[in-house]
Amino acid sequence: MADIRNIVILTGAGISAESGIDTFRDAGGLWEQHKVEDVATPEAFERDPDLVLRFYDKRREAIQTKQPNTAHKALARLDEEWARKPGHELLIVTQNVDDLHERAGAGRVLHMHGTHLNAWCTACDVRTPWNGPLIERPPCPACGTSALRPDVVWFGEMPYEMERIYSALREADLFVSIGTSGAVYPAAGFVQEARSMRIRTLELNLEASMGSRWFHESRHGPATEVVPQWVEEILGG
Ligand code: BJW
Repeated sequence: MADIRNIVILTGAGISAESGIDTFRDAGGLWEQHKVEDVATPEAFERDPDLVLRFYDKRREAIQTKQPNTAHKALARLDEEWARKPGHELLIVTQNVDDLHERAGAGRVLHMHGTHLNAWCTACDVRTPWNGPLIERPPCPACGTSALRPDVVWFGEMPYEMERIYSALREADLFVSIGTSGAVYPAAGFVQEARSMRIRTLELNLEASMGSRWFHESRHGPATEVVPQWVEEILGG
């Protein structure tokens, strides 16, 4: 591992599963209680805003009671130690809308699917930190209009910061994917982008994901075990 300088880490719902946050596609996962098309599309929001706002209010409230686990903490440690090495770069790209990476202490985190802890005003386009419910249609603090929605990326919408992500990938020596099923694009395609640029790729997941065959190496197990082990290894090397 001594030749690794620039790392891009993609995380998904699996890294927060052991903190008690449901994944999307595992048994008992979120889409079982609510069909994805009922809640995670702009069309669903237009059709039944109360259902969508209630769904997100419930999750926003739950997330704030959860704590980072040893996998989040291991990545925060890696982020901190990597920052001390001259000429070394690291970026954590998370698909998760929780803030457990930040609460574990990670600094360089990018939320490509948005965050539960922002509200986005569709009238004035301002995003405001938000930890309460939206169901009662509170006014936007910036413009006063009752047009707030969760600041998350739904199917058919453009994920955030794609330029920054692809730019970090182009400079990377190692791409690591943690706790994601590889079912949702464009994140599911990062491994193929990385391979096409001859970047080393590693998957850490509970089980083989839909994209496993693309990775140079896959290690299977709970994130709270395989992530700290890998971090020890890379910092030790
Ligand atoms: C553990 C564990 C433990 C469990 N330890 N591991 C046809 C082909 C290709 C693409 C498309 C297509 N039709 C439409 C599309 C595009 C569409 C898409 O991908 N659809 C698919 C269904 C096919 N994508 C989009 O629309 C995206 N936008 C887009 O493409 O714009 C155009 C564009 C063009 C060019 C460049 C860039 C863009 C937007 C996608 C938005 C996704 N939004 C959601 C909801 C966010 C808000 C919310 O939270 O409600 O994001 S959907 C949901 O899925 C959420 C997640 O971030 C995302 C990924 O899920 P994740 O994290 O992988 O979770 P799971 O549950 O699937 O997997 C968990 C994994 O963890 C499993 O593997 C477990 O085994 C593992 N695990 N316990 C370790 N303890």
